[in-house]
Amino acid sequence: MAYELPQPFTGRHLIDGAWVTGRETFDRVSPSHGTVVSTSSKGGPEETDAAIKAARRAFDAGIWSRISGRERAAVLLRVADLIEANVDRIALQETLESGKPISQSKGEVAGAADLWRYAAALARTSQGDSHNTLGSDMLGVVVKDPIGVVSVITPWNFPFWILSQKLPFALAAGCTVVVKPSEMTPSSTVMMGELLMQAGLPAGVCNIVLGYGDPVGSLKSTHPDVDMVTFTGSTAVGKLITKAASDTLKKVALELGGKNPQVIFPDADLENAADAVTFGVYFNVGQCCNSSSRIIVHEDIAEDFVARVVALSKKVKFGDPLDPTTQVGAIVTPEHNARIDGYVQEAVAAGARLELGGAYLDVEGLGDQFYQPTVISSVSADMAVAREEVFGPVLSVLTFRTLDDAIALTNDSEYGLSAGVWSESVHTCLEFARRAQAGTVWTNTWMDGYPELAFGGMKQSGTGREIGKYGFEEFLEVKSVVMRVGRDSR
Ligand code: TXE
Repeated sequence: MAYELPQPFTGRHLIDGAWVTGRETFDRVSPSHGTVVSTSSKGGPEETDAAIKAARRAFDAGIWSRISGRERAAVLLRVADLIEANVDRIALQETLESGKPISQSKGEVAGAADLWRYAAALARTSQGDSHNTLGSDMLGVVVKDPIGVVSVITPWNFPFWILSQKLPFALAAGCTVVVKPSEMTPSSTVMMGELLMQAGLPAGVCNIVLGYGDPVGSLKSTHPDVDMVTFTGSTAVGKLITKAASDTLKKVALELGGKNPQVIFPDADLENAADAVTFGVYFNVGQCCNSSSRIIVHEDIAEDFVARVVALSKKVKFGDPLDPTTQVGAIVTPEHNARIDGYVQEAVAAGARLELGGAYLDVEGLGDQFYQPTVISSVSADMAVAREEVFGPVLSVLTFRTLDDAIALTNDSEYGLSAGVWSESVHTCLEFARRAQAGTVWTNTWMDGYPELAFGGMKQSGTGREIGKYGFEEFLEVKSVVMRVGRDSR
C-alpha cells in the first residue's frame, strides 16, 4: 500500500442532542485493509430506552411535528448542502468500513443530497382532501398527521444511501426518529448526526444508538413508545421485527432481499443488455438488494449472450477500494465470502457449468476477502444459487423458449423486488411489465432510481414503499375530521 490510512473514527450515540459515550465499545475491521477503522460506543437497553424516550418527548412537545412544512424543509435543505460539503470525508470512511470502491462511495454520498432535497419539497405538500357532500351542514376533512416516533434500522451495503431513503422522508412528515446503523458500518450515520446538529435540527428529533441487532434493534421493535419501524436488511430479520412489533401493533415497513431476473429476448439490443447485466451483477460486488443475480435468456441466443457477458466481466476492474479506478471492491466479512463460495461450489457439484471465476480473489497486498467475477450457466430453477440471495458477484444463467416461460421463471421466486426485460418490442416489454411480480420493472435499462418514484418489493421482498410520495406517505397517519358547520339539519 502506497498510502496511510486515517486514524480509526470514534463513534458515539446521539441522544437528545448530546453525544454520549457508552461503557463498552466495538471495533470495525476494514474488509479490504484488515485494520481497525472505527471504534464505536456499544449501545445496550439503557441507551436505547433513553433515545426512544427523547424521541417521544420531542414528538409530543411538537417542536418538530407541529412546526410548518416550510420550516422543516429549510432544515432538510441545509442538511443537503452540508452533505455535499462533506462528501470526501464521509465517502472515505464508508469505503474503509464497507470495502466498496471510493468512486462509488463518493457517488452514493453526493447522490444522497438529492434525496434530502426531494424530501424537503415533500415536507410542504402533505395534504388530504375535503368532502362537502355529507349534508348541507356537514363538512368532512381528511388530514395527514405524522405517525410519531420511528425506529430506523439500516444495513451495511449502502449505509448512507439507505439512511437517506428513510430519514429525510420521516423528518419531512414531522416524525421524530431513533436510528440504528449496522454494526459493520456505523460511522457515516454518526457523521450524518453531526450534520443534522449543524443544520439546526432540534435536540431529540433524531437520535442515534450504535450497536447490534440484539439488544438495540430488537428493543427498537418492541418498545411501546415507538409507533413505526422502517427496516432494510435480510428477510429473516424482517420477519423477526414483524413478530417483535406485533405485540404493540406498530406499523412495520420492510425493504428486504431480492432474486432479481433480467429477461433477454432475441430481438433485444444485446450489446446494451450485456452491459447492463454485467453492471447489475457486479455493482457493489453483488451485495445489493437489486443485484440482477439471475438472467433468463432466450435459448437461441444464450450461448452468444453468455460469451458477451463473460468478455465484459473480464474487463471489470476488481481490486483495492481506495484506488480511484477500481470498480469492484471487497466482500463485507470472511464469513460472507465463504457463504458466496458455498453457493457456487454447490451449484457446480449439482451439474451447473462454470463459465468464469468461481473462487476467492487475492488482491496484491490486501489478501483474499474478495471474490472473482463468476458466471454460471446450465443453472436449473431449483438450485439454491438460482433461488436464494447470494449477495456476491455471481451470475446464474437460465434459459427460456416462450414469453410465458420467461414470466413463469421470473415469478417462480419467494422474492419480488425488481425485474428487467430487454426487447425492441413494446408489446413484449409491456406484457412482461404487467405480469412480473416485482415492485420495480426496468425495461431496456437496469437499476436506474429516482427520488420521484416508489421503491420496495412484493412477496417476501418487503412491505411498504420508500422514497417518492408513496414513501413519504408511509410516515403519515390519515385522520378524518367531521365538522358540523351550520344549523341546517337536513
Ligand atoms: O443482515 P441483517 P446481515 C441480506 C443479504 C445478506 C444477509 C445477511 O442476503 O447476505 O441479508 O446480512 C439489524 N432486530 N441483506 O446479517 O442481520 C442489524 O444490526 C432488529 C439484504 O448483515 O438483516 C443491521 O442493522 N434489528 C439487504 C440490520 O438489522 C436487527 C441488506 C441488517 O442486518 C436484528 C443487508 C433484530 N433481531 C443484508 N438483528 C438489502 N435488502 O439490501 C439484526 N438487526
